[in-house]
Amino acid sequence: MHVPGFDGGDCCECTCVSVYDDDYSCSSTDSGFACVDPTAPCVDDDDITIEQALNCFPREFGDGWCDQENNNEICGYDGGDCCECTCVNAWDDDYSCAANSACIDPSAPCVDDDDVTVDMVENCGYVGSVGNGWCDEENNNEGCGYDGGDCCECTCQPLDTDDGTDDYFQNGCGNGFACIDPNAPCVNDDDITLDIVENCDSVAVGNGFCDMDNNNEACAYDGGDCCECTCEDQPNQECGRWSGFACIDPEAPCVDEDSFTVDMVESCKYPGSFGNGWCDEDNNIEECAYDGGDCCECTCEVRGP
Ligand SMILES: [Ca+2]
Ligand SMILES: [Ca+2]
Ligand SMILES: [Ca+2]
Ligand SMILES: [Ca+2]
Repeated sequence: MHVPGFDGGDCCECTCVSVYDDDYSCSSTDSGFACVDPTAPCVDDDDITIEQALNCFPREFGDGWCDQENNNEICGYDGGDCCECTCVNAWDDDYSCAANSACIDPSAPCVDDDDVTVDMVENCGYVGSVGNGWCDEENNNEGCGYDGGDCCECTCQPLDTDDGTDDYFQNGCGNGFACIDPNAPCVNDDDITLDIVENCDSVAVGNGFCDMDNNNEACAYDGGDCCECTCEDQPNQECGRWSGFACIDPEAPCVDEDSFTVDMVESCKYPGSFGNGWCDEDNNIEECAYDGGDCCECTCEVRGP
């Protein structure tokens, strides 16, 4: 239901009416309102302006988390959340302000303490992931410094895990690369092009896992990942493991070695699981060649690693 006029009062503490008995719906925190209704008695009780209400996410101001979409002058640099020296923890555990500072507020005393620039905040999908040892596709552009080198094998630096960083990142630099930084010494070492970066899940191209969204000509048939004879094992991924194969690249020497066809891309719900030795019920239809035989004991073959 559309409520005309300042969300029916929901955005001002003095006019919001709780839907439930426990007052939970009208947020109890100061940051939970964005009161810009000039007729509300408390319109001046918070510092939210109409411009901010239109351009920002005011409820996230000063909540202890750096919200990139608020990290600009109009939005008051997210109420200080993005600078280590101005962020105020929302909780007692210091966790919130420790995450991902991107200090670009020129008036903050620590504005020069990190390497994050205004350009980066504007051009990076997620500035907190720059230089973290994982190639983040949304950061892989010139304005974002090509993700701080994360997307080229020769420039990627694994995170230092001795400082207590989560073990999840132990295998940094292993999730795939998409090297398009013209200044990287290895820019021509993989087959990733700008077109692929723009049109495909480029980090997953050539990562040893058959990604069906990339299994087309424009995406170089996922860098060979979907054909057994062209896939190359990667440090964290054995070819075919979990993904199976779905070889439709006409240039692949083994394109005719499985019975998977281009038509089946449409018909098979899980094309990568065709003929992988596991019966996938959703593939068990005529148009998908009954999952490549996986669903009958006499035709199923144990395959892959
Ligand atoms: Ca925030
Ligand atoms: Ca990264
Ligand atoms: Ca892949
Ligand atoms: Ca199967």
